[in-house]
Amino acid sequence: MKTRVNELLGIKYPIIQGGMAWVAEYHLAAAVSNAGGLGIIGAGGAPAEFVREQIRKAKEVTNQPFGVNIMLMNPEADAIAKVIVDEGVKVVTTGAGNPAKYMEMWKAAGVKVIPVIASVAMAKMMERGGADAVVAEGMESGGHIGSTTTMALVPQVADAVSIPVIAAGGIADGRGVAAAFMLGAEGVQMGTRFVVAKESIVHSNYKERLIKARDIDSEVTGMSTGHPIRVLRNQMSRQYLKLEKEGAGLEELEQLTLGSLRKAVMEGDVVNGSVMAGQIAGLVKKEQTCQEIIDELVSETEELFGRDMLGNS
Ligand code: TUI
Repeated sequence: MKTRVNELLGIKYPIIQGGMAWVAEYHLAAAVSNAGGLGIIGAGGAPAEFVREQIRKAKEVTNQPFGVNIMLMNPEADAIAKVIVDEGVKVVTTGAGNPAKYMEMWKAAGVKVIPVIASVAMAKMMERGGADAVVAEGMESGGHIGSTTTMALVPQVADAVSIPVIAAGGIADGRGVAAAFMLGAEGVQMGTRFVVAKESIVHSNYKERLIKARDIDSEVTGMSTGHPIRVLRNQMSRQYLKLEKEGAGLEELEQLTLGSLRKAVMEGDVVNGSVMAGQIAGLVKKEQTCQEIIDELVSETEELFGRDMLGNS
């Protein structure tokens, strides 16, 4: 499993943990980095100083490279962009917007920049702007999504850019990793599988709900507002969809979602909270350490490739 992504990021395996709001704090990020992947601290909606503390804490528990994800709708995005430079973070990923205005500052500081994109046009724009790689995220992902599937998006992005493409959305085992490579990706980013990692601090109710999820338990709210969010169906998603149907304002709906992610992750309110997870949740069956998850992914993927490449299937 050696690709340009390993080299770019200085990591053993081209497996990246998604920078999930509230979920991806320093314990999880450091555990993934220590296991040979790239852990990412998700800034989500947090203030810049909170992100700075998270970075400092991560450095105390890992000497491996790790990254920070900036959710660009965060009102403190400008300040977080600077914190990343100040604290000497090696890799930044961005989500839910266009990071063009920070690119020059990050490149000058030697930060590797990997925007998460959901379209070919955005991938090309990011490459022109100096991105080192892109994460092509399909609509199977949890949380804020685009409208194209991983299966369709990844090969189109891989053909359109020459920087490495990292696939995300719907990947949770070695079959998914191998499939992503077949589509032209040189790495994968996974969120859902890491939500239930032993090192993940999410409430046990959230983990249990995810482990219990079936293939058909996934739902997208906010389709009509231009901010589609994938969650596991519950009272909250039903209420949201009802309000949406009745024509509630964007602000009212956004507030409902943002506040309720925290409620689910921190307080374990999986009834009224927003349980963000990808469509692959049904495949995620147990809590494991990050090391176990990564070792299993690597051995499954290598077995698939070995068998396929030798023609022994
Ligand atoms: O960002 C994500 N996933 C997220 S962010 C998030 S936190 C949140 N919580 C409540 C409400 C809103 C957000 C939860 N999940 N994934 C990366 C991603 N980025 N997916 C899609 C995009 C994207 C969309 C539009 C990237 C660029 C883009 O460009 C639009 C433009 O032209 O600015």
